[in-house]
Amino acid sequence: MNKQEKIERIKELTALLNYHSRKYYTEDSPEISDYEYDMLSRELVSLEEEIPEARQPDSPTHRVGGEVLKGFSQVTHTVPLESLQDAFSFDEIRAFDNRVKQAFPNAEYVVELKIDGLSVALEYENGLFIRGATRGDGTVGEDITANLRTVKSIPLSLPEGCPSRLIVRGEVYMPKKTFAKLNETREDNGESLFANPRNAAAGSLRQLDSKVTASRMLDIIVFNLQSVEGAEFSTHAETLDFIKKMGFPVSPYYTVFNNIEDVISEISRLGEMRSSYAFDIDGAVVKVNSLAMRSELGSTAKAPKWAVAFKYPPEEKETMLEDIQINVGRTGVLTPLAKLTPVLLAGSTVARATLHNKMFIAEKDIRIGDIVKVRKAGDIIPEIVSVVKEKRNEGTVEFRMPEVCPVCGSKVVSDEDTPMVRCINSECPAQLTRSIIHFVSRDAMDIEGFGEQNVERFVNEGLITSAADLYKLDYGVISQMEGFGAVSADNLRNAVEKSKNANLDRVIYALGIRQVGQKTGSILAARFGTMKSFSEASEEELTAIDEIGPVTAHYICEFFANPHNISLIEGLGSAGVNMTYRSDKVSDIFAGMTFVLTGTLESFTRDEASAMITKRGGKVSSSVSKKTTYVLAGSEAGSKLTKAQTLGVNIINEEEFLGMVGGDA
Ligand code: 3BD
Repeated sequence: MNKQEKIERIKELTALLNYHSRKYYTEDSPEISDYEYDMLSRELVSLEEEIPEARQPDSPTHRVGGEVLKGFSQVTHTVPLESLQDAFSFDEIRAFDNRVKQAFPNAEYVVELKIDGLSVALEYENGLFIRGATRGDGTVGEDITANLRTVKSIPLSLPEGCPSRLIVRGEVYMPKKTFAKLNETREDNGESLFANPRNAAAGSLRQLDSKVTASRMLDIIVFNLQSVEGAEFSTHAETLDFIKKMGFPVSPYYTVFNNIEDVISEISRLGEMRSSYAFDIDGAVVKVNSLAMRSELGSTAKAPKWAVAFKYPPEEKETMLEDIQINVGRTGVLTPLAKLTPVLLAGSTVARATLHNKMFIAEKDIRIGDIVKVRKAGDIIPEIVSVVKEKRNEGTVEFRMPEVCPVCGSKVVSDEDTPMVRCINSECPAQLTRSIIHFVSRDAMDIEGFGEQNVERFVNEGLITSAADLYKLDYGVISQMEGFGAVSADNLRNAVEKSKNANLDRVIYALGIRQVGQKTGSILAARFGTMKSFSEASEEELTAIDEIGPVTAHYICEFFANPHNISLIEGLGSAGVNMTYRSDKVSDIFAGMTFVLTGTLESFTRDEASAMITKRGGKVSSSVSKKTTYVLAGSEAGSKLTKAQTLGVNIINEEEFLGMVGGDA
């Protein structure tokens, strides 16, 4: 082939591949095998590599993505992307019909599925796809052309005789099967899961790297002709037929009716078939068919008066609750989980449902052996709606949460303020990983080189069974582990050694006692001075401290009542971890005073200023009140300064503050 012949072949292959792509992705009736398609594709790729300037604007090779954007630019929609009025009952549909029929007694309606995806606008100029945008606020959206090009069913060019300009509107979605596979892969890779196909589609369309979008296999259904030059239509059904002829996928089920009761039975019928569609739907849309009547009816501020969306309630099914399992989360909370006889629900098989906590179970009186109604409101984990009491068998008993942790066997405790039950054994394997991640974290013992993954690995391999084991690690073994070497083992040893010297406030915080954060940790360390005296404090002694409330006091005592935790502290102490408080107190000049910091400070940061205050016995608060002693205001101070002025609180600047702390700053 000479160059001219090659260029001709490129054009021919582009057209051929686009034709077969449409047959395959849009019309679902392929004429050639995947293999033949791949061969043609390869031929095009190599010819385009040879003569890049001959690559056609609608070449299917544009679909693989590759452009990486810094951000999306804005697009003003030439025709606004209107919203839809909702209806949640058939009576609302009848009311809609009454309003329409008042103006047009012989109006006809088209009923379509309402696909649960993301609304986009596609723009074509001289038959070429030139721009695609999100809905945004309906007036201004974001340019996502590169991402939309990767959606195989969006034609990159339109057939012969197409209008010179065309804008259509459609819903991009992720097919249910693609979604299920995507989440499976993500789970295998330890990535976070998408809650539903809609979120997955949204996440995929918002990628700055269109290669990622390309890998997500999105699809589209076009539902509206936004604007067209060089064609006239009189009904919506005609525009849909035209859209189909232009090569776009349109809703597979749309029918014209004139009687509202027929419309209603169509809505019911479409709803009953819900689980058989390849995509999630959230309703059905009823639209006046005549375009002339539509423009007469007009729009409100946001939505056209000629259309209404009927929203289906989430699908519900009955099944048997076979058992209640107890999961122990990483924070020690015991979560009851229903084991169900598997049922097909909203496109996937459901075999489990969360039961949240004991209150949820008690309120709904859920018992093992019950027939229950389950619902999956778009989420992965389905929910039990209610018990079908008429179908309850005799001999079922009320469910009770276990009294010991199913993982470690320690006695569980009930929260006072929530319906949760938790295992507070810090050595419970379910919580161990979590608590050690907290222990080594920056604000706690600050053991560098101990990332979450290392903690998980060490716990899983049995190298650590409590935080105290961190100080007994065998570095000879670690240096032999995959991914470690003598150097990183040594670095870890140094970081662990260094942490032994951490001040008591950090050690207390690192224990992970509920409600004991960094600030409370410092208060307790300063008040008790040693871990021993802190661990022996009574609830009364603790509540007597200004900043400690009865709930925190209770959690602290509960923590020390657990023998596991006592041995943890003994282990830490004998490993050489510091257990006494080194006061960094400078003086008492600010005792009893409360400071509020606001605005931009010049000679020190707000954190530094806070430290200067607390080291001198003062307190720092985030909001101004009558009790505030001083407001330290930097430049561009805002509402806090204004409030201080209204309340008559003393306002000082940096210089005055430095004068107060004296030369020791
Ligand atoms: C569908 C508006 C009109 C052209 C306005 C009547 C609200 C989402 O399958 N028709 C459909 C579908 C959506 C529609 C119209 N026909 N508007 C339609 C729709 N078959 N999903 N929508 N939309 C699309 C929306 N989206 C995001 C934020 C607010 N509203």
